[in-house]
Amino acid sequence: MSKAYQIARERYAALGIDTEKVLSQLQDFPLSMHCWQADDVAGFESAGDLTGGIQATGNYPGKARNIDELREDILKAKSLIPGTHRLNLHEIYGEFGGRKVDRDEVGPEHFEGWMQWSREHKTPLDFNSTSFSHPKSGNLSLSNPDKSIRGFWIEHTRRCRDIADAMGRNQGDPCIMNVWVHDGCKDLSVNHYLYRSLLKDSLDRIFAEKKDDMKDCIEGKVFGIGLESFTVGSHDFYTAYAAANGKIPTIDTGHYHPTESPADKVSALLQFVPELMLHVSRPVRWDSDHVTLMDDPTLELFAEIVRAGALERVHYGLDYFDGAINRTGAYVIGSRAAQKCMLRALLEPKDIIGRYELEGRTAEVLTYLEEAKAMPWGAVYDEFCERNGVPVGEAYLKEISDYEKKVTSKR
Ligand code: RNT
Ligand code: ZN
Repeated sequence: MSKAYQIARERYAALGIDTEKVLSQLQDFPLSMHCWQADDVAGFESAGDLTGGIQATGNYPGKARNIDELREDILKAKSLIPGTHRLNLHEIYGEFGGRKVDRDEVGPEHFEGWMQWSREHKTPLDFNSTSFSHPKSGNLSLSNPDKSIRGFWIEHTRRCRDIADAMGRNQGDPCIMNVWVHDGCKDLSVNHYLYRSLLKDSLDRIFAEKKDDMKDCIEGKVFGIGLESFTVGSHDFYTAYAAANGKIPTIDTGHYHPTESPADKVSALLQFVPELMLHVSRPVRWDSDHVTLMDDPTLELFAEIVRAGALERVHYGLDYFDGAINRTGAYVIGSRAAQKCMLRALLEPKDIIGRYELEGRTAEVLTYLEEAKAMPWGAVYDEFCERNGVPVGEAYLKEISDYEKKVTSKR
């Protein structure tokens, strides 16, 4: 135990916080690492462009080109991130063995290898249907008035639930499956009610079959590139759908108006929905998906979860994809930043602050919140790294650059 940690432990104990308990909570705080940071959301299905209102910018060398490289990168990143984590896959990351498997033909058999990998590396899997980057994507998928196109995407998403369910069984822990569709309009449009009724009907059909080993999440957003004027799956739409149907809303921190607070949604939504899924990202002016950092919005988001006593009701996915920087580095920086935000939330003297607040003593509230910022939480995070046998502080950089020299730069 380092001297710095011992001092930190005493300082927190004086505020009634047991850092040993916090360290064990942090140990049980799995991040669902998004496989798509490794290859800028390309996947292994085809060499087609990324479409569907999202974009990965940058051309940093060394992205993963196949399943082996992707797994290698994920394991490297995992070795530099303390704690135990999950892996979040998109359907386009299946093992298709060089064959053309269309999205309405996919099944659990294409993820057998992943499930085996999951067991070997004790890394539970989460899953996502993929409605972008496909000739049938267009502007509308699950809300498309064309019966055959809508049917195609319903079939795809149903099959994805079968895959997620198989993953959940395989790992003895529910697989969290996210549905995000880009559906929207580039320009002025008047058929909004129609599109939303079609999306609702599609979801009803997709979710009709009860599954025991997976959970459904639904993710809305403000707009997509090329679909700026209207989004079928808006937040109001999915919030209402989730509340009415007991589904899990996904809060992607990049999917709100710039001054809207994702953190403020936690205590509101959790009154009506069973759980939440997060897509932690860093929007710079828009849904730019920059690498997560320990910034104010992320600190506030995790603090709100802890304050709500909702640690176990939230699934912690990451969702950024920056093609402009070392991608292994992006995983490590973003994951460790998310952990630091959670750690600081767990170390907040919320009982003391909460009591003062109820007594109307605002100066005390502000004092404790303000002083918490300068408490020695960094020593607690370093101790967490030590105990998990991963590099402390910026020491991980050397491993990332060695890996770049030996592995990714040769791709
Ligand atoms: C897009 C959504 C969605 C995707 C991933 C790849 O705006 O955030 O979650 O980023 O599914
Ligand atoms: Zn997202």
